[in-house]
Parts: sequence; C-alpha cells; structure tokens
Amino acid sequence: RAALPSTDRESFAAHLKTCRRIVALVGAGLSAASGLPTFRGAGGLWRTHDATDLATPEAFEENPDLVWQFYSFRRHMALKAAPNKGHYALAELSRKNRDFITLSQNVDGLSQRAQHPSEQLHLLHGSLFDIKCTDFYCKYTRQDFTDPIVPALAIPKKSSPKNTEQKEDKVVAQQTDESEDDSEKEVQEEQKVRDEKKEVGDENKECKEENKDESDEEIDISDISNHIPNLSDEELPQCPECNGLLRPGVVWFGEPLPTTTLETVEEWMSSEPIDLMLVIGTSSQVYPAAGYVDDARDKGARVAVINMEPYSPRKSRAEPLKETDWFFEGDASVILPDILK
Ligand code: BJW
Ligand code: ZN
Repeated sequence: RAALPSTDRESFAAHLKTCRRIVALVGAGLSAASGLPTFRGAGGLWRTHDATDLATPEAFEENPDLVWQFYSFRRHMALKAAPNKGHYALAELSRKNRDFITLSQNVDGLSQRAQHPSEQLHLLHGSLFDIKCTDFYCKYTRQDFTDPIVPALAIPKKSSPKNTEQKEDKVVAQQTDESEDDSEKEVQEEQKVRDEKKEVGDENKECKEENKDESDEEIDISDISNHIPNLSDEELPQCPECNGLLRPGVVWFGEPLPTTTLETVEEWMSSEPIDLMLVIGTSSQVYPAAGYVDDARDKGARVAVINMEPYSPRKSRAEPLKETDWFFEGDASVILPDILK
C-alpha cells in the first residue's frame, strides 16, 4: 500500500520556515475562486465546445472566428475578474523570498494584477493579452487589453427590456473610453486600483461573491449557444504590418513553450537543492509543465499539492505523493493565505 501524504499544516509551516529555494506550479484552479472556469471537468465547456479542443492550431486554422470568439470571451471574463487571496498570498511570499519562482500555466493576467514580481513569474502558456501575427515571417506582437479587441468580437449581450437602457449607456461609455485613447498604462493603473479596492473592501465575503460584478447579467451565454455568426477574416484582428491574421499569444497543444521562459526556468531548476515544490490548482496532465514536479523532486524538493479534488494516488496529479509530502484539499484562495502566511 502506498503511503499517504501528510495533511498537517504545522509540519508544513515548520518546513516552509527552513526553505530557501521554492518553486510553485500553478494552474486554472488558482483562478477558479475569481470566477474563471477551469479546463477539465465541470466548467470546461464553452458553448458546446470542449475548451481543450479550441486550444489548438488546427481549430484556429479551421475556424479562426470561432476560436477568436472563445478567446474574446475569455479576455472579457479575465478583465472583469479580480485576483483572489491565493494570487495575493503567492505574490507576497515572492516579495519576501527572491528565491521563490512561480511557473504559471494561466493566461488570465491575475497574478500580474496581484503585483506578483514579474522576474519571479514565468508564464509557461503565454497570455490572453499578448497578441501576435500568425504569419511565420512577421514578428509583430503587442500587448492589448482592449475589450472587445475588435468590434465584431463584442460579447453578445442580453436583450431583456429591463436592461436595455443601462446596457446602451455602458456601450457608449466603453466607446468613449477608447476614443479618448487611454494609454495602456493608465488602463492598467485604473484596474490595479479597482483590484485593490475589491480585495480590501470585501474582506469578509466569499471570493466568488467578491468577484461577482453587476455586469455579469449582461452576458447571455445560453442564448447564443449554437448560434455563432460567421465572421470574415477582415472582421477579426489584423496585423498592422502585414495585414495577416492576428492570434492570441497563448501556447496551444503541439506548440513549443516560449524559449526564453523555458531557458530561464531550466536554469533555475538545474541548481540544487530545491526545498519545496507547490502544485496549486492544476490537474498536472499537460506537459512539459507537469514534468517540473519530478524535476524538482530530483533536486530534493518535498511536494505540497493544493487541490479542490480529494487525493487519489491513482490519478496523475504529481502522484504518487510520498509520506514526506503534503496534500491540502480545498480552495486554493482559502488554503494559500493560511499555509503561506
Ligand atoms: C482547484 C480549484 C480551486 C478547481 N482550488 N484547485 C509528454 C507526454 C504526453 C504528451 C505530451 C508530452 N509532452 C508534450 C505532450 C503533448 C501536449 C500534452 O501535454 N498533452 C497532454 C494533454 C497529454 N503538450 C503540448 O502540446 C505542449 N507543447 C509541447 O510539448 O511542445 C513540444 C514542441 C517542441 C518543439 C516544437 C514543437 C512542439 C503545449 C501545451 C499547451 C497547453 N495549452 C493550454 C491552453 C492555453 C491557452 C488557453 O488558456 O486557452 O493550457 S491547454 C490547458 O491545459 C491550458 C492550461 O494551462 C493547461 C493545464 O490545465 P490546468 O491549469 O491544469 O487546468 P485543469 O482544468 O486541467 O485543472 C484544474 C485543476 O484545478 C483540477 O485539478 C481541479 O481539481 C483544480 N481546482 N478549482 C484549488 N478553487
Ligand atoms: Zn504580421
């Protein structure tokens, strides 16, 4: 019989105190409490499509409009969401310990918005807000937080008469914002202030509540579930340099992870010892990301898994864990602030 990992927070706290070099692998579960759906299991569907089917170069080639609508929706949701206490706890520990790196599979920008030190945050799967040209020879890229990125990708809104007046106001306001040509920095600053207010203001509420926005009501996903208008390539984001089609700067299945990120991470991982590997809110099914857990173990790391699903030695989630490892079952936004404090 396999030995069970510890669930004891005190022994974890004692180990954490002695740790110098720490690495965290984070996944969609970290942002779940911010209201963003995970990929696998419940919530992994967008309209009728499996999220992992849309995250492929083949899907984009076949149906760029469908895939862009998926990403436009994800960008909208991510911008509307706020970082949760789990993001803030990781960011805070990073500021205290410069030998702590986080390998994030998330593309939602929430760790950055929680002021995670950027040199200690490695984005394995890119970002929803990096946009790049699909033309192999064109190296055009930009950061872009505009929502919607082009008018045709606006999220269809509910058309209930009750909301109509308010809805129109909002659309106008959004257009004014854009025409005033806000610099991206200003937009991000404003967002930072809003994030901080949300965090501090609603301290006692559940994270999900905290991140709920009145404008949630505006989006009616059910209404458009099977009706996707065909957008032409001209209506989709276009490259200002070569007129080619732009795409989200995320890493799809079969694509290589960003080279410099891999190099930096591998260099950090190559020195010994690594004292602790935190595996947070990820199903650890996607490689090479999941492989870093074994790499850290090889350098001596004890592993602590934080996941909503109960521990099962047979599933491949950094398992099998050892007796000297930890498994903390529950919401990362609740557990992280407690165990990392
Ligand atoms: C909570 C919670 C709460 C819920 N609190 N917990 C070796 C073996 C087999 C296959 C391969 C291999 N090496 C490579 C492959 C192929 C492939 C792969 O891994 N396939 C597997 C599926 C088998 N890998 C690749 O293709 C990668 N590229 C590559 O290897 O390139 C090689 C190459 C080299 C040179 C030239 C060319 C190629 C690329 C992988 C890219 C993955 N991309 C995606 C989409 C990103 C864009 C987007 O966001 O749309 O990344 S797929 C998707 O999965 C996304 C995620 O980052 C990633 C991981 O998912 P994650 O985060 O773990 O989410 P879930 O939903 O799976 O899990 C959530 C977890 O949270 C669950 O456990 C919940 O219980 C838990 N949870 N609420 C705590 N509140
Ligand atoms: Zn181009």
